[in-house]
Amino acid sequence: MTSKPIEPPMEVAINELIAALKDAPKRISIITHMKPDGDALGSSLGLAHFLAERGHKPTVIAPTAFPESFRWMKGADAIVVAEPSDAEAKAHMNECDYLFCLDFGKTNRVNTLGDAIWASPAQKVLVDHHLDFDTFAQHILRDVSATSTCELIYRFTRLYDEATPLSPTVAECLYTGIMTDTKGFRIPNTSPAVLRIAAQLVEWGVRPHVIDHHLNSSYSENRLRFLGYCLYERLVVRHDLHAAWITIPLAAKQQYNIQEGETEGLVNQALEIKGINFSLLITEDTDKVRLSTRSFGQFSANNFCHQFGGGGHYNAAGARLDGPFEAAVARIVEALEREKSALDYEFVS
Ligand SMILES: [Mn+2]
Repeated sequence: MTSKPIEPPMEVAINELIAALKDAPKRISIITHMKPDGDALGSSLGLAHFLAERGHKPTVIAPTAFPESFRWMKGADAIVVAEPSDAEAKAHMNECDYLFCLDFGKTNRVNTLGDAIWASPAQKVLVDHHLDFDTFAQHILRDVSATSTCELIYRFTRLYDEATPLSPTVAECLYTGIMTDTKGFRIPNTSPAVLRIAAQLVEWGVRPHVIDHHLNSSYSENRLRFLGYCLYERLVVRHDLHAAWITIPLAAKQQYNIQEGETEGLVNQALEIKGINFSLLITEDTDKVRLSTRSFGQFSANNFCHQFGGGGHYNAAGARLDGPFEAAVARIVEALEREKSALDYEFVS
């Protein structure tokens, strides 16, 4: 059995960064991970609004398209999406003073833009809460015990300008990422600190029921019917392994007209079954096979995904595998069978 790693927060040259930002307006690029989620978009847009309100010129870059269900976020329309062409994104990354990298630590998380991070002459800033990271940044704010990158951006804004409340726009963005990454304050990292941050954001203008409506009541009918199909036709439950998985062929996504990000959250569903400690979602993409995993308790989702070149958090991690789809699924299930004894435990608080 592996114990959870305890890694102290890492802060490198953040005061120097803030001093430089206060000194004069800067050209800033903010990049987040591919297939961006609520925390990736919330932290990037929240930081962009915060910096723009203070005279800087920020541009937000997404390595791949983001889900339409996040289009409501202020500033979403101005995001530079580096797909199908990454020329504009690379130009921004090369011509800025500071390149902020949010909600990822490894440069293989930004699709075609990894080399452009290393090559950019800009000062680089890493703000993240994942377990692994590459050493490309001069300025670092990392804390693997933080619930979300939005929580870290909140801390950054307080270091920058503690006396001024956040604007409702910034507060909404940060609240969105905190809500999505904590699954509504239900993950082990949920701390008194993050609950206080959420309360503070509400005091500054966030309306929780409005954000919830945007996040959870804005899907297509197709997506709900697709969910039914996945649970009825595609769910495999292996009580002997304390594991369950859903496999989604590309043809099924096309049949139900499923858009980017609409399978998000499906990975959590099988953990609702009593006795299941590990849940997997295996999705066929046009070029790759995407693995997403969640665990309860001591089994490390991060270690499981490492063997396929992926990673993430202790209890939530992912990887990208080469196809063909059926062969990738078989490799994943074989790996699961090897974890039979590691998965055999009762979740206790
Ligand atoms: Mn995150």
